[in-house]
Amino acid sequence: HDLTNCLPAALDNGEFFIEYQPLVRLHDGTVRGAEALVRWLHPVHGVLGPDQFIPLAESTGLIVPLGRWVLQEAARQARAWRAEGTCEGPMRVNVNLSPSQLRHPSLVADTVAVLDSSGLDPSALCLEVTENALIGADEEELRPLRQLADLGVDIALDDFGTGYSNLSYLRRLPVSTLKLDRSFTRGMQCAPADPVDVKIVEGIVSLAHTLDLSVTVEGVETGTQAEHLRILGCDTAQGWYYARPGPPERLHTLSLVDA
Ligand code: G
Ligand code: G
Ligand code: MN
Ligand code: NA
Repeated sequence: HDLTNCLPAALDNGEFFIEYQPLVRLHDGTVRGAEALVRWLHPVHGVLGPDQFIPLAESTGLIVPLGRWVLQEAARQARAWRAEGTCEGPMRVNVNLSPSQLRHPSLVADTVAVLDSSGLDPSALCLEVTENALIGADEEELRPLRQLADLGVDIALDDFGTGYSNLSYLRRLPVSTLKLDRSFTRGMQCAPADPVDVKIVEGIVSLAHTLDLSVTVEGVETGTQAEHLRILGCDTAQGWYYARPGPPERLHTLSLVDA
């Protein structure tokens, strides 16, 4: 594959960049943080999204140095937002971890090094791991995440509700946030909302809050969805209704979003 061949040089050439999509607190519409989403400005093909190169990076092992770069850059950015007082509360940043980063022996050391060098408070960092990456993980495999959680890093379960996990396993995971997959948000489009989806979201929110987990909803595209999800008790929302992923400067103007 032509993209696979130029992937390693792309990192050295500085062809990757990060867009940020805000995370908004549903009850008052304030910006609480942003998810870092990596892009590749390819000299021939233009801007490529993660779906076009993350699987390649994963299968070639480049995901580890690339992921380290994303983490470093996102932490530096979050530290800068904090110094500038970009949003009302303490600004946080979410970074996605792929399965091979999760299994890599230097994950904890790399993360600690990034927090040290950026001066970012551990509680300002949220690492997103997919539900499927953790299914079947034993205590040994979960230890790195538990160590990071013990340091104060927030761990979020991404795409929650799409896997086939036993819900009781949630108690064993060192996670503090569930990111509800956007398939659930779709049922909130109409007024009244889809009654089955309402029941499912209600159940998940109730379970999450019982376990002291916060709930973030993805893919919020309309005010109707935001309102339904707020009433259902979801804590945080992300989606095109608030903002598409964009350059870091955009976060400055977003505190004015009227949710
Ligand atoms: O950016 P976009 O909205 O197209 O994101 C598509 C997918 O790519 C998401 O599932 C997201 O989790 C993943 N993704 C985005 N940035 C990163 C990254 O830095 N590392 C990893 N592992 N996945 C990412
Ligand atoms: O990590 P994760 O798979 O959740 O990455 C988020 C993905 O969802 C990115 O590809 C991002 O561009 C996309 N996305 C973000 N907001 C919306 C939205 O409101 N609607 C839809 N359809 N996709 C979204
Ligand atoms: Mn994510
Ligand atoms: Na997701």
